[in-house]
Amino acid sequence: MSWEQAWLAYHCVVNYEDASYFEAIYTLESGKIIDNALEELRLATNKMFGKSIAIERSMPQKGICLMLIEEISLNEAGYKIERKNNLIFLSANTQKGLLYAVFALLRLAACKVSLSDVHLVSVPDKEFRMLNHWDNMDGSIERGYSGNSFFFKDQKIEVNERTKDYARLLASIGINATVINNVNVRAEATDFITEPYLKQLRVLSDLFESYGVKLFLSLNYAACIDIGGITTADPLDKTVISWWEERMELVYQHIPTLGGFLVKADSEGRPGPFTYKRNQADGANMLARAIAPYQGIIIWRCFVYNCQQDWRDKKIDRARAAYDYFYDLDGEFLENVILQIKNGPIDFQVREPFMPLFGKLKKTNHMMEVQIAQEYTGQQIDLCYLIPWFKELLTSRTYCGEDKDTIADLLEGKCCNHKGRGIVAVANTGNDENWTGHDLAAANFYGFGRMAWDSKLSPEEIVKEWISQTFSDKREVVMVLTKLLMMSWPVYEKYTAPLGVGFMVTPSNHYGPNIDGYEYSKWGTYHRADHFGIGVDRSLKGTGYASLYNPPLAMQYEYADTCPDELLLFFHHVDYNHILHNGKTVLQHIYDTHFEGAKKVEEMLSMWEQLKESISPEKYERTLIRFQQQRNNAKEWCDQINSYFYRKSGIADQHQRPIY
Ligand code: BDP
Repeated sequence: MSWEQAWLAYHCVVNYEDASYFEAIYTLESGKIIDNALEELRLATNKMFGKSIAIERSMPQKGICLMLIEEISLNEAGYKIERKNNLIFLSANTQKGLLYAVFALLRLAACKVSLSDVHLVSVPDKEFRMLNHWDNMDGSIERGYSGNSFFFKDQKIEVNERTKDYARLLASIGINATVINNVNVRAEATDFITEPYLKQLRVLSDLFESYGVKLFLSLNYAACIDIGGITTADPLDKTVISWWEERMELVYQHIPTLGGFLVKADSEGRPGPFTYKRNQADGANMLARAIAPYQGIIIWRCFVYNCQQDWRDKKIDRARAAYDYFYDLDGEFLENVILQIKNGPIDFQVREPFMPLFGKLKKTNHMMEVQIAQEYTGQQIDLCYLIPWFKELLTSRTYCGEDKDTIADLLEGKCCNHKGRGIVAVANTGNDENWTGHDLAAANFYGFGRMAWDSKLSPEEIVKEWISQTFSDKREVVMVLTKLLMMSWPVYEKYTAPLGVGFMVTPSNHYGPNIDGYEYSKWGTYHRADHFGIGVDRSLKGTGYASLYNPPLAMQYEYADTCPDELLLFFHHVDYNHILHNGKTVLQHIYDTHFEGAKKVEEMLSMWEQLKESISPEKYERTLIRFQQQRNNAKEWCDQINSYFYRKSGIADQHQRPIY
């Protein structure tokens, strides 16, 4: 199977005066990471400028120099790019830093940025910049929308050219850790911690290391029962403890470079410490102790809730679950545990308030988990560039009581006792030739990495860079695609579930509308629409969830009058005639946004059609088909949502548009 090179295509760059620096490379360093950096420079120079670049052992007249230096502020991954006379100097404290510098230089060249005044100092602002793949050993991908896995096929681990290209893509945007298997660990992947698999995983881990990427694995909490033959997984049981100690020793004998494990426990049928009346810290710490001698890390997910509970009781609220289970345990987790917290309290909806644990946990390491696999945001059929949404999350203030109090500050370790450790995305890749199914969905992959490296970048500058590298730097292409991508998230929000209420999707598959699909099931994701109104009361009169935030957010969310429109139905049950801050009634807003959203998708389709001559026919056609599907999907959402609310409420559209 062949595949494309995404943003590492290194298209031919013409009329770039600084191409002349790409004549010679000088470095005294050697090693696997440097070899990869040099190979990348060679490949890119050849493809972009049609020439070969020589590796010199003495300083050339003109060229690129890679040097290790000692400069504390650059940390272990930062770099500098500067011009001195006829030489471009790339310098860093580590080889990994130099590799990042090479990719950055190539990005500048692909975007034709002048190197004459270049003085770029770049240090990642987050420690962990991580992907989570939900790939299964049979090659399927849970919530995968881009074909099958390229890590696994027929119960085997694959390490080949594609895996290498994957590692190159990660390194090029600074992603430094990845989990390759599904958090829902099935039987076959439970076996990863047995000898035959460990040997293969070592090869993969070594490849990743040579691109500065740490391998992590998802772990089955009950492996001691499933493969160890013990009858319990009680974290305080001595046999369990010693089984894990021995197992970790075996694992690290084989893969000394392994980063550690990710665990989904007590969630959606996964085993965990609750079975033994132990808490989440007991479970995480038991594993953390066993892995500590090898500097391993246990990443423990906070997506813990009871999916069998009758959440229809209006006092019970799934949104509270993670907070209720973890807040009281702040400070109880060992230093080598990192809690991984979904960005919102429910599940990757197009909009949710941020999870209130952010800004509240002060004594526990944690990271934020977002999803670039577009499970609830169009499944890589509909276009939804999520980076503006992530930017909004990152710039949200947590009011943790310190000067620096945004989520970005937190994840960068600038507040809350430096306990924020980074950001993670559930990945959107598969073995489709373009990696992400929808060609434009790769902007989420690229954008996540860039924003994980530097929260200050703007979604628009990221997208422009990505377009120039992936498609072309032609003005029209950059303009139209930037506009398309930048409008896509707000448009998606308009034609789907309104005002933050979420989850009006088809059950289990999660694509397309089904307004009551989850309304009477036990998953805890309700909108509570009736003849008079809609929304979930999470004020103190309801579930009390709003009060979990730091003030003044708690007060702001507590009352419908002060709650921001876009989250109104997440926090409040209101009448259809409730007037929003924008002056419209809730119902009229629903009608208007849905008509508008569906119309905007028509516009998006014609914008894509404008690019016909500028995009390769294959890419053009396969993307066109997706825009056509998106048009149908948006129309379906608009029809169903508007009809549903018209029939429930009996209130007509002020503009008398066709609603049946
Ligand atoms: C939900 C997905 C489910 C995942 C779960 C998780 O529907 O497939 O297993 O999240 O994050 O969004 O564990």
